[in-house]
Amino acid sequence: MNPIVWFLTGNEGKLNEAESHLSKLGYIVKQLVVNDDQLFEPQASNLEVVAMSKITQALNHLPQEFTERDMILVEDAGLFISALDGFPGVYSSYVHSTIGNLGIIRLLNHLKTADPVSSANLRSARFMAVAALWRAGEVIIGEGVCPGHIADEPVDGNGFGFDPIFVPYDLDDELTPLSPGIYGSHSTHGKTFGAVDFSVKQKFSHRRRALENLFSQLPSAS
Ligand code: ITT
Repeated sequence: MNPIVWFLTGNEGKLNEAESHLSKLGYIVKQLVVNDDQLFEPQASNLEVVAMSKITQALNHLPQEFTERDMILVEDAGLFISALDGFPGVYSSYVHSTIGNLGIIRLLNHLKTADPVSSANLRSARFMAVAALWRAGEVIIGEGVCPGHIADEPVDGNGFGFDPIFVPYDLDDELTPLSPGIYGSHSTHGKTFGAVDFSVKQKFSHRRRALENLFSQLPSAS
């Protein structure tokens, strides 16, 4: 039987994205469900510290079916906006559930300058993800980044979280992100993650990149 990866997350969107990527590599992904009141997210200055804390907590909540071949996956992500010095970053969850996507857009609108070039730069942002995998007592880390900018207004339909306000920069043939304003062979044509199909987001996704980076450090599953 293929190895099972238990993903500690309460976020269905994250679970679906990890499942889509890892099933192609031959892993079975199952959600490790733990009640919210039994988990805490430390107020840390970087995503890796949060991810390592999630691993420690997951080890205290292993399911009965857990076998010694199984692995534990956690992942912490955030939206880092350049003009706000990386805010909301590690506070993304809290900011999303309080001021939300419209609140972010309003904040950026207050910073607007008369110069259209600087105005565009003010909207530059990146999603970052740190994934950590516990396997036979060892922890492996993978990181992924997706650069882009914040849209003028939310456009959703698909995805979750900040997807309705995030437009990724284009990618070249090797799926490497290009600089702002450069056209590449992969593009959302100015659409937000919320306005494109799941499979399109996967090409650009920080999460897919973090998992790719992490699992490239392991022998293949099948
Ligand atoms: P966990 O249970 O896995 O911790 P979470 O929703 O709290 O789920 P994170 O702490 O990793 O997830 O994410 C922080 C915030 O950033 C949260 O509000 C997410 O909705 C948002 N976010 C993370 N990845 C995203 C993505 O790919 N697209 C849109 N928003 C994202």
